[in-house]
Amino acid sequence: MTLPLERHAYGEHEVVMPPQDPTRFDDASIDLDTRLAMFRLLHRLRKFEKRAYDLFMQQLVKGTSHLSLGMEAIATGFGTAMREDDYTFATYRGHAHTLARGVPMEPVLAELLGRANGLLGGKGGSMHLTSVEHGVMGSYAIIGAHLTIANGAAWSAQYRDSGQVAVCFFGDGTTNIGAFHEALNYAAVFKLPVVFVCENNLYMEYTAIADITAVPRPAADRAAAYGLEPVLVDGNDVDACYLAADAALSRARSGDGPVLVEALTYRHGGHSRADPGKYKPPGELEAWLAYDPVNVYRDRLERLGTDPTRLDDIEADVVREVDEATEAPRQARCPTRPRPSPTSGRMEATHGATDLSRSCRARDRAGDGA
Ligand SMILES: Cc1ncc(C[n+]2csc(CCOP(=O)(O)OP(=O)(O)O)c2C)c(N)n1
Ligand SMILES: [Mg+2]
Repeated sequence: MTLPLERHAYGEHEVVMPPQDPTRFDDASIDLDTRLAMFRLLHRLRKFEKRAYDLFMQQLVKGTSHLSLGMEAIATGFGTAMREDDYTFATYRGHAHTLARGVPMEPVLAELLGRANGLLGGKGGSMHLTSVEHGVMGSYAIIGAHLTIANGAAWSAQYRDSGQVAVCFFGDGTTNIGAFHEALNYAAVFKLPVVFVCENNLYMEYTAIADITAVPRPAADRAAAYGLEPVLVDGNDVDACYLAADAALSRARSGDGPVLVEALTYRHGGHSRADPGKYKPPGELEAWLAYDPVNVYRDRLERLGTDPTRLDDIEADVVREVDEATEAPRQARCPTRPRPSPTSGRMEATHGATDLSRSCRARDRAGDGA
């Protein structure tokens, strides 16, 4: 399944966009229940990220954070197609991929706020979201490192003959780092059940990927070097992502080896919360906003005859869910600081620990969101 490129000139840059044909997947054989579930998930991811942004602005989020506003169709399609016991490996831009595996919003929001009821007890933060019970095997801040770790999980699944697949998400910039090439080669040689998903959002930090990459499709154009088919999908179309995920997962699960998928998309915001994205050429954001995954999907469902009030009800439900999920984290205390136990000498969080709640609240008041 490949997608032809369309090139658009924006100032000094040339930008690659999916061809604007939102009706392309109208006839895909995806049942309505699955599509409505994906519509809900898409909105959950979008509204969660917006809430995270609002909490940044209130200086309640500890540490930095990287949003995937505009990129949610990929996590929606892959998260829906994955089997419950499959593995996810994410980058620091991993809120959506974590939620898409069924991790509830509240502990994720609490983690962003650095609270004791967070997914990692408030000590990991936005960049390290992990939930082994949901198959989320970590969010990694070292570019490319997790591709080789995903190979390890896939190798374990192959050894145990468990039928599990490791799905590893990473960015376009990651394709220019050594670990990407090592991991692809290794997975291909050993036919590992791993799906590598490059979320090509056109930028690595503040640099346009096209300016520093030898080929126009950073992942797909390298697939042949590892004996793989190039797979380029429209990362703003939920159905395209779901179908690509389904095909890739089936191949990997059946023992035919890895798949490398490149999903073309765009991040609406800057690289991290500190980045206003001023390097983006004029008109580029507007062009992509006109092809926003949330609107593309709602329009499709309406074209296919879904009652708009049914879609409105789902959106209203999601708003309630996000509001409820924000309440407890706001009120929660910060983690305790571990101290050496007087008897064992080991660091213990509960015995003789210092409650950091007061300093945590003081930081909130002082607006120290780091
Ligand atoms: C090994 C390593 N080198 C450099 C960095 C600094 N760094 C952080 S994010 C980033 C850009 C990554 O871009 P991309 O892979 O496209 O992911 P995106 O942020 O667009 O999701 C870089 C170079 C890092 N985290 N790790
Ligand atoms: Mg990128």
